[in-house]
Amino acid sequence: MGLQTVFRAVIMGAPGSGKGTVSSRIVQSFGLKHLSSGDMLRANIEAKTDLGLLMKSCIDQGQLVPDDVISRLILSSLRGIEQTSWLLDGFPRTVAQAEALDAVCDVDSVINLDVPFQTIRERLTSRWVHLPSGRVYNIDFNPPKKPGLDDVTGEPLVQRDDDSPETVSRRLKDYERQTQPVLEYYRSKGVLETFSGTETNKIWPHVHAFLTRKIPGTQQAMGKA
Ligand code: G5P
Ligand code: MG
Repeated sequence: MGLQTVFRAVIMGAPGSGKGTVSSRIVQSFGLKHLSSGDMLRANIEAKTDLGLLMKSCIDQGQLVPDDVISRLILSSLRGIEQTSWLLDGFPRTVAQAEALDAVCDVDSVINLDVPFQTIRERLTSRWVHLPSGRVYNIDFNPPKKPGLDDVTGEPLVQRDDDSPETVSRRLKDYERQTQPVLEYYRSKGVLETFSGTETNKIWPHVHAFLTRKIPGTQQAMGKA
């Protein structure tokens, strides 16, 4: 039937392009396991692990952490979930990372969110996050039910240290220099699918339709419903 087939996807896009927002919709609709490199790093910082302490200043300044550190973290989380369909968010971000991932498995689809930088700059200054869960809010776009508090736990929301305008500019520059080549890498493998726009609500139906075609079993399941 093909229903057991595992589906492996990567979501890419500049900082603030909506990877986290679209990922949570994908998880809800398709049940993929979401692995966010940024959420994992921030969890390590919160828990003050050795890795977290070592990487904090790097992340706060909007610089990428070293390839070997992040590749080890992500590849070790993928170990043991070989039979699970997943969605990687924030990794790979350099060609070296893409090659490290390729060495352990093939990626079926890469969803690329293409959002203008000006739109991104406006969004990130009004982003609030719940660090323990990675839930993301925006004062204009998806405000929390109670100002400053997470909808699910009621715990306080914070702004990320790397969301200041200067740091956002730096992250966007690094993205152009280090991450855009990864798009070429996947394009040449024939797995890249780009979705362009300025609003997540307009991009999402296209991502949903694309995944419905791609994920084994989805169409059959919908056809029967
Ligand atoms: P992260 O955590 O991977 P970024 O910089 O790639 O961080 P980020 O900032 O998390 O990406 P996103 O997930 O693409 O952005 O976007 P989002 O959070 O869903 O949406 C951004 C905001 O816009 C939110 O407030 C959301 O509500 C709002 N929004 C969404 N859609 C709309 C819309 O249609 N309209 C409006 N008005 N608002 C909207 O990485 C962080 C750091 O970790 C390290 C690096 O230091 C990195 O800088 N790191 C790595 N380093 C090396 N290699 C790796 N692989 C690394 N991964 C992480
Ligand atoms: Mg994110």
